[in-house]
Amino acid sequence: MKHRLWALGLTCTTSAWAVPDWTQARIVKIEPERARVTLYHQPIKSIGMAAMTMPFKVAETVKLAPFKVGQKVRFTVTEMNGHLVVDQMEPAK
Ligand SMILES: [Cu+2]
Repeated sequence: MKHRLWALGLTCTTSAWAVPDWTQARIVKIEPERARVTLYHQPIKSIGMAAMTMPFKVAETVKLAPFKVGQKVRFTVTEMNGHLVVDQMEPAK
């Protein structure tokens, strides 16, 4: 299904169809009660950020319960009200 969406994106020039910019990271800290996760992340190309450890807000759609500190993940960020918010996160190999 994902591949089908990507194929459609190639025929459309609006940024809404841009391929998500997945970034690799390792979980440093999880704070479900604050909807916050601290990640040691690789460079994030879409926003020109170097590799670092930093806390992120997570979107309501991201459930933190299955994740563990030390786990390798990949994630995407979006800007909401001037804050960077993790809007997708999933386990990485
Ligand atoms: Cu950062």
